[in-house]
Amino acid sequence: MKRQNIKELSKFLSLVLRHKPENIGITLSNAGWVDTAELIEKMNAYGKEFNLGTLYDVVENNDKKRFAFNEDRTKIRASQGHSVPIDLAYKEKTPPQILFHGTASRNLESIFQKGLEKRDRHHVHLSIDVETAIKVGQRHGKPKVLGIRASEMYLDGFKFYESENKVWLTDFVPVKYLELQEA
Ligand code: HQG
Repeated sequence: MKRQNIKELSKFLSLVLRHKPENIGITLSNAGWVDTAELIEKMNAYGKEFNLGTLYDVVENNDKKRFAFNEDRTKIRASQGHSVPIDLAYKEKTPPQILFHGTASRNLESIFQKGLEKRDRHHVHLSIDVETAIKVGQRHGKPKVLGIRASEMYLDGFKFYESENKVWLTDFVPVKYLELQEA
């Protein structure tokens, strides 16, 4: 399959495995899993032509490792980013001293008034480095990067989690832990 088609398929998989499983008539388990064979069948019935080989390609070569199989590959799920209510059972983890969040410049005023909110997602998403944060911010407009004093938050009792694909997650970041990174 061509790279472009793989990308398109990956986008569609994000949609059904994170946000709208009902679009193709699947239901996610509590932990977000769907049966691999059923996913392929329902996707094909919906008009998205692909097979198990293509799915392996999408999962393994995805730029952000967005999807993961269970051990015997009979089930698949998105590793983070859901808007449907599921429980991924993330393990709490001690964060690095500083984490980063990329956003659009137009959001800064509101963020420095209200703090970083999770919006439609389950968590606020934080990046391990500035480069990744810039890419995340670019999705929304002119990118700006915020540094988050994660160790300090952790010592103050805030919980942090790391997803399978190395995105750091927390529920909310109050303004006092935020700092604008100068470009
Ligand atoms: C902003 C991608 C105004 C926040 C990435 C962000 C990530 C506020 C937007 C993952 C705000 C939400 C998540 C406030 C937060 N006032 N704006 N108080 N609080 N915001 O897409 O973090 O490609 O839900 O700054 O790599 O951009 O999907 O979150 O701009 O890991 O795999 O509200 O999505 O991964 O936008 O991105 P999003 P995000 P995938």
